[in-house]
Amino acid sequence: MTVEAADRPERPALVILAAGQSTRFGRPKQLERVGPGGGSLLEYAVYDAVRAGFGRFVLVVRESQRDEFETRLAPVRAAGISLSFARQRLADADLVPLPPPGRVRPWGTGFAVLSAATALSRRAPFAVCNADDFYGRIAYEGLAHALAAPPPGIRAFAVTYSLADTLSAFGGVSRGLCEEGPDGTLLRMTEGLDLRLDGGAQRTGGGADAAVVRPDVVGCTPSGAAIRVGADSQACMGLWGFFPDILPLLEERFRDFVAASPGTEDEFYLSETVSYLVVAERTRCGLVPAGKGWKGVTFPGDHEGVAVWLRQLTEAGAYPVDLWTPHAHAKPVRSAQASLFGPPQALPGGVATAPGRINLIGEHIDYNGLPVLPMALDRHVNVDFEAVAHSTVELEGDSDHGSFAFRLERATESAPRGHWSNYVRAAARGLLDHGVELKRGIRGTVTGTVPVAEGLSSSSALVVASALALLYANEEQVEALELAALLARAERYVGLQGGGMDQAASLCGKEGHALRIDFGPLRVTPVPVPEGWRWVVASSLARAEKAGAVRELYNERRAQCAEALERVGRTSWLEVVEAGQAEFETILAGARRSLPLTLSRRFRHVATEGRRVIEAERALRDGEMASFGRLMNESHASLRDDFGVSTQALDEIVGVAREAGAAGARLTGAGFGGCAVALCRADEAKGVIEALIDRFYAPRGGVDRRALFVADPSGGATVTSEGGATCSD
Ligand code: NG1
Repeated sequence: MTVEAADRPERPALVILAAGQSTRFGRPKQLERVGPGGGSLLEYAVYDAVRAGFGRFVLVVRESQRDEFETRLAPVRAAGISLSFARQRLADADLVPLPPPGRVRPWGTGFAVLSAATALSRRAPFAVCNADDFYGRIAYEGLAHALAAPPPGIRAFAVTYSLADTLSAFGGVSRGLCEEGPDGTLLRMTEGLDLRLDGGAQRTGGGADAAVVRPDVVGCTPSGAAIRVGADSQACMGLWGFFPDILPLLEERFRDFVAASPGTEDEFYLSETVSYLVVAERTRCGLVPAGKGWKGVTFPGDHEGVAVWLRQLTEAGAYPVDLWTPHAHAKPVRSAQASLFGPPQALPGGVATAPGRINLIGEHIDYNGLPVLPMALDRHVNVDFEAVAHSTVELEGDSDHGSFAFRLERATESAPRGHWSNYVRAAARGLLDHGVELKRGIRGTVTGTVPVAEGLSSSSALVVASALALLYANEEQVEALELAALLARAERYVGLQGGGMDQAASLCGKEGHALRIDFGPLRVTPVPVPEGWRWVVASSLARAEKAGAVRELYNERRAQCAEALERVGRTSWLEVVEAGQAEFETILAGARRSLPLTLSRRFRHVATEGRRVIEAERALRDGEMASFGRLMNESHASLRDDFGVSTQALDEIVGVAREAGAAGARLTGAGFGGCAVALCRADEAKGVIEALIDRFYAPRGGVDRRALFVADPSGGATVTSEGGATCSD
């Protein structure tokens, strides 16, 4: 058998704290058989950690229980996994030669880690977890990832969960309550004891529409001070990552703790110690959010819930029934999702692929119900997934994005603003709100080539790909236009009151074609792009983050458009745009007279842009690309002068492209940064690109293929099943 988890110092170790007294549980709970095959939670920790790349395991136990652990865990060792034991004693020759009189209680988690120190490599990082908690695969993967590439100065990591998801219905619990600093690292952690929901307040409802009341959580600190925090606070459940240089600091703190003559019940908590070191600026601790996958057994009554959860995960193929049979640990490090978990599964899986888009013309008018003319890009977001039989969505992104997990029935809960999981949650929520039954979740990875926050709709591509993966996993179907419309509504849950162009373009893209998209009802009409013309996409090198300030600017413009229309006494932009020339001019003149300056400019942009789209479609169909280019130029000027969404860099790119021979150029997407698009004859594209490199990018340090490229009008989103069949939705 070839388990790679043999002793390799460079791999992180996992220290499992199993010496607790289990006072509330009534019997030694660390070896409690919880999984369907009789596995204890600590065995699940080893199983998950091996797959995340951990190479050695050190179990901290009480002397009296060592034999019991040795016997029970023999199959783990027999599977070739490096497992050693460290004993936690009350007296330690070096640290505390004689326990103070009356001391029976173990010294606490900080001391337990010191007990394992001699078994740890001085070179490799290590993690620490509690034996009686189930942290979930994502937690170990996130931690291994963080330990492999820590940001500068970070010497510790705390894995965090939402506090509400860690409480017990059977009594008060202890949790490390995390406060996050502005840089995203730990500001301080408070050990909260006897934490429970504030009496009376309850969760209400159920399913997708559940109204969830999030009451406070109350408890106390070890010194007896009252605690009241929001149920959404981040809690550390005792899963940590460290570099070995934390050990001398821990030791120093422990000596201080003993020297201060602690009471017989006082404990040297790891959480308090790390918090002290962080506050004293002696170390910095990163936070690794791990979704909602934590489960623990604090009280006997918790047992059943964890057992059910493990049974579901096992049925879904996440774990074999018997963790240590040979097929169960064939691959210690993450590999293709499908092959990780033993025998092939009957549940569907595949790759959902959704393109980004560039908008050729028709900006900030989709949400006004006016037609637009984008095309799908040859750059995609891919969700490589397998269905799971329970309702959890577990996805892993690249190193910048990290992993997350959520339960489908709770898709309505958002992650913090700006977190990428919100787009996947939006897709799930949109489908659930539409009445689609999503009994199965998905597990997988997300990759992509659509530049993020560049006005190329990476967000909608993620929404669309996630929705297709969920539909496919549940063997459900929604017709493409209906799906595009519901996903446009769903994406607004994230906070940007956007239109419906992007989801429709991503779903209905057609190779070689631009797409005229009409709203109310949604219709998509492909329009062929004439041979011999190219679309050059150029980034302004400034991200237009829709989760940041851009969101307010965008929503403000949407509101201004609605106000302007109402104030000129109209109910539909379409009616304005479709008016005959003379009437149109009368409407514009009336708006100029009656509206305040800003509103009259917004009005003029929407009205004229709407007409430009109609003309541009005609020009495209007739192959009159010079006219198309002129309309693009006018569109840019209008977005710059009347709509106020251009930037100096975008203006500069547009200017350089035109001077270098482009037939037309304009910003694309919402603006405020992001990209511009230039229309060029095929033989002039090279010259335009070179001019942009020389005059715009070179002075700013150069450019790569993500920021400057020729885009081909491409096909729409698809799901490719594992077997290779493609089902276009
Ligand atoms: P970008 O900039 O690609 O995020 C946004 C909106 C579109 C449209 C354009 C401006 C979303 C998802 N996208 O696109 O609907 O209004 O701005 O034309 O809201």
